[in-house]
Amino acid sequence: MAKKANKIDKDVMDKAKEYIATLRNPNCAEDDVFFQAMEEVLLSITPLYLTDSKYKNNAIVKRLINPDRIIKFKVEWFDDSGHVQVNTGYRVQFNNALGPYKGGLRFHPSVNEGILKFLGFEQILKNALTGLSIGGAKGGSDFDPKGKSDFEVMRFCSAFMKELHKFIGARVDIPAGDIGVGAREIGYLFGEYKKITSSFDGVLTGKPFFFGGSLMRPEATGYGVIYFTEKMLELEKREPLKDKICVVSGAGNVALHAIEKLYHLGAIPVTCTDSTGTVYDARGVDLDLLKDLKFNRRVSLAEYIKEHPESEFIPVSEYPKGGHAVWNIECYAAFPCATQNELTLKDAKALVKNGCECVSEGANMPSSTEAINHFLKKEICFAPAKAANAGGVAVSGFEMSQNAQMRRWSFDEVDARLKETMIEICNRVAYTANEYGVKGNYVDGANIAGFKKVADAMIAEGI
Ligand code: NDP
Ligand code: 2IT
Repeated sequence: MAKKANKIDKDVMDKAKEYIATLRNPNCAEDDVFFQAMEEVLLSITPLYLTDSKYKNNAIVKRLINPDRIIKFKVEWFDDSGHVQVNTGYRVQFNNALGPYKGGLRFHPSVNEGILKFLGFEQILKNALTGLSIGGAKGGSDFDPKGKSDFEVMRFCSAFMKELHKFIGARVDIPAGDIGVGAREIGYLFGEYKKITSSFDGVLTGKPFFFGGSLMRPEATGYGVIYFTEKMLELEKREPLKDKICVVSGAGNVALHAIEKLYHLGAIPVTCTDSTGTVYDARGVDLDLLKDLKFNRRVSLAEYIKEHPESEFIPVSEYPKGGHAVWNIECYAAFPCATQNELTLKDAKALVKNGCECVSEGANMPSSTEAINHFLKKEICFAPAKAANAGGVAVSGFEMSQNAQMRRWSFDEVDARLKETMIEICNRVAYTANEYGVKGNYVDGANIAGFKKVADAMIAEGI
């Protein structure tokens, strides 16, 4: 059993904070999100780091916060008018102590090295929590699939893979989806990889089912968040989600499947959001319509009220200053499932004031540091992203197993394994928090449990 970290003096902790602050790169604003993710983890693990000398002796912090490599490349492609377009592609291979590099690809105009470093860093510990043999990575491009034709997306994906294929492999690095990368993009990327290498490998996960994808991968992240939340509520002796009003942000893969599972459990999800605004439908959102708007027609949520004029659409321009409309709606539980830092301190205060008792993160790092601290101070049941949204990468791991065995598992089999994985993660995180004297703090529990696995592997594997 792991040794309990001793309580450390406040001035020692302050010194640690001072040291952590020196790790911020003041000349690079892009790195702010990376620092935000890193600072949270390093603060959580400080008591362990200072009481178990092996981590310091092996310089684990310095080694963990530096990616193994950052690959950056040019992507040239033709748009439909025959003009050449140029984007930047990246793959941050962060850490492979536990297994091959693994993590999604994000296509969004905001993508830069700092965002991918934060996502890759989070992915190391998230993947460790799944209990599978997978390391951490992330990649993507500043390419915006929005408004592009299928042919343009295809040409971009082919050009992107022409560079990326040199650095990935079924036992080396296995990318998957994230914002802007779904089954369509993975299909095109996989097709190009196969043409270049002639190899039908499980080199990407999230593939469509009929050529090697796992059943349930599209649903996995959203369903997993809700499985985790139900277990956390049970462990914390709070009421389950049945009949409870829930607010969800995002209207993509994660959000819509979280909404679907909330309905399965008898909860009432009343919102969703996209980059144009928030839909509020007090009777519960119309999931079939949302899937049609976002997965088939790929249009703005503003279209929702055309079919449901009794519902509300609040455009982004009308959001409260420094906050977001969705977090001002009364609810029992809130599920941020869109993007990083979409839930500010102002939003956190509004949620708590309106009686919200549970926040569970589907997106990666959607709550700001100040928002998280407010939730913890107010004893809100708070599930951090790296634990709550690990279901997506867990089912990606199952897809890798199925590809390696040339087998297909049934929907029910994958669902049962996903549920079991989320419950195990929740139990381990709660247990670790308790063991390290911070009962009920799932942020510290997840960071310590994930860190220990990775750090112990790094030490065992030597320099
Ligand atoms: P999608 O691309 O399917 O959906 C993203 C949604 O978030 C869209 O509704 C999009 O709006 C909205 N959104 C994205 N960026 C912004 C922004 N800057 N401002 C406002 N709205 C925004 O992505 P996913 O659902 O796959 O991913 C959502 C989150 O979940 C991300 O944080 C991702 O990293 C995380 N995640 C995803 C996993 C997966 O398996 N896919 C696994 C674990 C975490 P619009 O439609 O207008 O673009
Ligand atoms: O953030 C994430 O965990 C993902 N985007 C999924 C990664 C994966 O490899 O399935």
